[in-house]
Amino acid sequence: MLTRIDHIGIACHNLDETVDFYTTTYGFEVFHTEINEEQGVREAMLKINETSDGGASYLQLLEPIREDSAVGKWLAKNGEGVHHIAFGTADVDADAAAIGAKGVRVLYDEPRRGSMGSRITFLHPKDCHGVLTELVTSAAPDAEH
Ligand code: CMX
Ligand code: CO
Repeated sequence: MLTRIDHIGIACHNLDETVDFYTTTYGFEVFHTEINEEQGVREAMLKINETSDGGASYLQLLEPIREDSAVGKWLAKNGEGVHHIAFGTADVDADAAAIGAKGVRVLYDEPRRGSMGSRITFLHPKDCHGVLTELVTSAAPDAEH
């Protein structure tokens, strides 16, 4: 069951400048940063609020580390902006299987590694009314990092 908006993924050219905008303009704080080689991104997670399922909602700011990555290709075509949304679930495997059974293309056979040790998969935007949609199970939803 999908129980929260886990994050909104925002593609940017320069992570440091974009982090500076979100911290200075809104007062949000950087909760976590990492490089995800497999996804081809450098990213910052800004925690916005806790959620009733024991998790949290974040903004995920994404800078490509390779031009041929998903975010690199998308930025070249569209410029900066909202790249994807992510729903949180306690069981990404079960939810991906259930959604896939409804005819929506699930992009990975097995969930891959996402932010902070989470397990993630994606649904094809063409099957989701134009929205690239990610499903996330946190490593430890209520743990301090
Ligand atoms: N949102 C909405 N539509 C999108 C999209 C997005 N983010 N990315 C691509 N599309 C659309 C394109 O506009 C294009 O539509 P048209 O044919 O009408 O022009 C179509 O999908 C195909 O796009 P493409 O540019 O040819 O790109 P690819 O098919 O090579 O890749 C996708 C698209 C979704 C399969 C790829 O981006 C992907 O695998 N994404 C999942 C991984 C990812 O996004 N990782 C980065 C984030 C990591 C994280 O969140 O941790
Ligand atoms: Co994401």
